[in-house]
Amino acid sequence: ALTPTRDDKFSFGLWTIGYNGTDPFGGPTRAPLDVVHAVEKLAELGAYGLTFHDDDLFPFGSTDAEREKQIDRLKGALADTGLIVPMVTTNTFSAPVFKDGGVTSNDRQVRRYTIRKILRQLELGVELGAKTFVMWGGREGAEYDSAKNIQAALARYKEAVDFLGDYVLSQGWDIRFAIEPKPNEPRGDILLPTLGHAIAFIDSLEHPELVGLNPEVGHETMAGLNFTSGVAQALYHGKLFHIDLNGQRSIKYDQDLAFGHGDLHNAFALVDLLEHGGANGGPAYDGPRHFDYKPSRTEDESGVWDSARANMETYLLLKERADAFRADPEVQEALEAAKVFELEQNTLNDGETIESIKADRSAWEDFDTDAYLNGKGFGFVRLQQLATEHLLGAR
Ligand code: GLT
Ligand code: MN
Ligand code: MN
Ligand code: MN
Repeated sequence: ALTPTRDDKFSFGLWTIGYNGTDPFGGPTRAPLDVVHAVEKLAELGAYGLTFHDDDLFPFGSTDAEREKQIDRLKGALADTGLIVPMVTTNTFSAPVFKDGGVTSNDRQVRRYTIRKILRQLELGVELGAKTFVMWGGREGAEYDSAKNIQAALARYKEAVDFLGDYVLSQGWDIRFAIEPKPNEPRGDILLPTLGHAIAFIDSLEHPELVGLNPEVGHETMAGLNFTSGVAQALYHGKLFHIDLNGQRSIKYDQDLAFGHGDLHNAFALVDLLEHGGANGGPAYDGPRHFDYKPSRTEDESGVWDSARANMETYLLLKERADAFRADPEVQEALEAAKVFELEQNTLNDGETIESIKADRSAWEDFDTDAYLNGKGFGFVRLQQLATEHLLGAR
C-alpha cells in the first residue's frame, strides 16, 4: 500500500525535480534535468502526472522551432509512459521584463506582453489535456507602499483573469484557473497573500465559477496560518481546484521541503481531511496530489529521486494512519465525547423564530453557565493524543 500507483494521482512540477540548487547565495549544485528523463523516472516511481511552466520546457527566449522541438519531445515521452499533464502554468516572474510583475506591472506594455505569454501557455495546456491552469503571481506585488497603487493593481489582476476566462468560455475548453497565494518572496509583499484574500478576489470576478485556489502548504505556513484549516475553508467555498503539497518549518523563507518534512501533525490532519473530509467520510478532494517541493541543494541526482519517492510515500503512510485513526472505536468515542459531530447540527430548530428562541427557557433562563466552570470539559487533548498515537503508528 506504500507503493504509489497511478490511481493515487501523484504529480510533480518539472521545476521541482528539475531544481538545480540555485538560491540567492549560490549557483547550481546539480546538472540540468532533461524532460524525457524526468517523465521516465516519474512514471517508474508511480506518479501519474507532470506539470510545467512554459520556461521549464523551453527556455525563455526560445525560437518557435526550439519550442516545438521540446513540446514534441515531451509528447513522445508522455505517449511512451502514459504519464499525463493535469496542470500547466506560466512563468511570469523569472525574466527581467517581469521585475515589477506581469499582469499588475506598472508598465502597460509589460502587462500586454504577459497576457500574450499566458495565452500561449494556456493554449498549449489545453492541447495537452490539462484541466487546471495555475496562476502564481510571485512578482505581482511591491516592496514600497509608494510604488504600487494596490487598488489599481487588483483591478488589472481582475481584468486579466476576466479576459482569460472569457477566452476559455468562448472556446468551450474544459480548463479552470487556480490562483496560488503567497505572502512574500520574491516580492516584499505579494498581492493575494493568503487563501482568504484570494477567495475575496475570486468573488469579484466576472466568472467566479471558473476560478479557484491552488493552496501551497509552505505559503500559508509562511503567513503563520494553519494550512489544513485554510484548505478546509477552500473546500467549504467549493474552491479547492488543485493543491501544492510540500513541507515548511514555521515562518521563514519558502523552504519547499518534501511533504511531511515540516509540520507532520498538520500534514496528518491534511491527508485526513482530503481522504475523509467528504460525504460519509469519503474523499473531500479527487484532484491531483501535486508536489511542489525542491530537492535540497545538498542532494545529487539519486537524492532527487529519493526525495520524489519520499513525498509520495509520506502521503501514503499518512493516508494509512488516517484510515486507522478513523476506524478506531476509541477515536470515534472520543470524537463523540468532544462533540465534534454535534457541530454539524443546526443551532436553530426547524422554523425557529425570534419568538420561539426567546420562549425557550433552556436557552437562557434555565441554562446553567456555571456548569462550565470546572466541568463539561471537551476532551480535545485526549483526542489529539489519540491522533498522535495513530500518527506515530503506536495504535
Ligand atoms: C514557483 C513557486 C511555486 C509555484 C509555481 C507555479 S512556481 O516555483 O515557488 O510555489 O507553485 O508558478
Ligand atoms: Mn464574460
Ligand atoms: Mn507552489
Ligand atoms: Mn513554495
